[in-house]
Amino acid sequence: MSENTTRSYRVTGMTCAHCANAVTQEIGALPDVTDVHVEVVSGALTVTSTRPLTDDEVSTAVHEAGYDLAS
Ligand SMILES: [Cu+2]
Repeated sequence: MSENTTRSYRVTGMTCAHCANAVTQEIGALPDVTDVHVEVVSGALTVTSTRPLTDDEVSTAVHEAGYDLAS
């Protein structure tokens, strides 16, 4: 039985539920991601996956949604 990994990030530039949906879809499309939670106001992005994701995977997906990860 594999253990899930949960990590939190911060996304800049999101302003509404549409933004959150875009990020949720892109991150959710990454292999082995099982859960995504996005809060527009704080920019909090919480990702659960069955393996550790690389920072590159996460930042690329956030970019594809049209936003940036806070450094
Ligand atoms: Cu929006």
